[in-house]
Amino acid sequence: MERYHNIVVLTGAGLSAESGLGTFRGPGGLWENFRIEDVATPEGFARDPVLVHGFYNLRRSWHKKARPNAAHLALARLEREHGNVLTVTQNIDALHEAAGTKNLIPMHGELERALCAACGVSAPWTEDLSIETLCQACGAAAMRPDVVWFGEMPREMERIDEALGACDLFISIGTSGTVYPAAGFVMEARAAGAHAVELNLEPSDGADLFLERIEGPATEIVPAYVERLLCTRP
Ligand code: BV8
Ligand code: ZN
Repeated sequence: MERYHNIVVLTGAGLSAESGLGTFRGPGGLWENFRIEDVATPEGFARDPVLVHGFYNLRRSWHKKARPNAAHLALARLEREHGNVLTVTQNIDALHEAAGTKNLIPMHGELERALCAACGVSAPWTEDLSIETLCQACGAAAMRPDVVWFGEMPREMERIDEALGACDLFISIGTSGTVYPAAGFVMEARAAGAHAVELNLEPSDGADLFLERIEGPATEIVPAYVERLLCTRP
């Protein structure tokens, strides 16, 4: 196996599926029971904040019971032992941090943080949010989940683009490749000459853009792939 020097990992809901957190698409996916327009857009929140708070309070309650799985732990090991890995996650759960990953960008925000729409202050938040919740910084009743909704700008895009332009290995794990700009990262990495591999339960929408594909459940294929990468570390 090649020896890689700069690795970027992109993860999606499939990485946390075996920790018991639902994915969005596919059998039983979240979007089967909720419409994206109603619960994951600023317009939906403006229209019915009670419904949206209910959707994220429900996910926060599921999240309390979730623990990192072998795939999260393998990625933390890769970062620790390889030394030059950036993990970009589309997930809003805190399972990468709980597994020990440090060099991490939660590009779609974090379920366990709340943002004040009035003053912009973000605070750690693990309880229910409601339209009555007051901001601890400015006192306004304008709290929302600190997540990136459709139509909103993902976090730290400059840092992500810079890392993609400098990587020689891009690993995409557990994502359907349907949401942009994350779904386009593989092309940015390949334009920089990187090898691109997809680890997923089944081929994603962007599968043809990858030079290598490994199929299976993340808790099996991710530890095995990390082992292969590390046993040829430079
Ligand atoms: C933006 C947070 C612009 C909230 C989420 C073209 C270019 C640019 C934008 C667009 C475009 N076309 C359309 C857009 C707009 C939109 C978009 O992409 N829409 C899609 C639907 C077409 N994009 C946006 O709005 C983004 N913002 O573009 O801003 C801009 C520019 C300037 C100024 C302002 C704005 C923002 C998108 C972020 C939305 N927020 N989440 C929340 O979580 O509630 S998106 C949400 O779905 C997730 O965060 C995740 O990112 C996304 C995709 O989900 P996946 O992670 O891929 O999960 P999914 O269920 O789909 O797939 C799971 C996969 O795992 C499957 O493949 C399955 O096979 C696999 N799997 C399952 N089990 C396992 C497994 N694999 C391994 N092991 C297993 N056990
Ligand atoms: Zn405030």
